[in-house]
Amino acid sequence: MKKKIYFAGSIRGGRDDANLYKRMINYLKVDNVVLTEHVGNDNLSLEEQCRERDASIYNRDTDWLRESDVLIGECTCPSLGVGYELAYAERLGIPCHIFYNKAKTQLSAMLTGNLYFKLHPYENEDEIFEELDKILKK
Ligand code: 6K6
Repeated sequence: MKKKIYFAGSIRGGRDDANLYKRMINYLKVDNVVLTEHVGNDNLSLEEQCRERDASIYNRDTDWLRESDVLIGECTCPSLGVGYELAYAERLGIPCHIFYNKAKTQLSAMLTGNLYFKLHPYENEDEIFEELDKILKK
């Protein structure tokens, strides 16, 4: 049975890791449904804030969160939106897996100190895909 995955990655927090998000999403998509594929889109335009447009993004994303089976977050690049999504998913009891490159970031204690979150620090990209296989029981 395909899982519905909410992939969370930085957008306005910075797009340095957008290509990594895309590789993770493409891997996850082989056997699952990724609800937030746009997070890995290289051409995502960093539009100016517009309250109405942002409200529709918020409503759509929180609808997707409510229907997801699992959240996979790549948190090397700090993002307020991803932090918010993690807290929202925790409140709903959705399993949350956080990936981060331990040489590149010091993850917030609000994530590392919360035993609800399953942490996946990595050094090399290959490790990410091995962990994803374990999470999704390939
Ligand atoms: C692109 C640039 C500015 O606005 C956009 C269109 N935005 C978004 N579309 C869909 N999801 C979004 C958008 N902006 C943020 N999100 C959600 O928040 C995604 O699910 C990401 O996981 C997370 C990123 O938050 P920020 O704070 O880094 O933007």
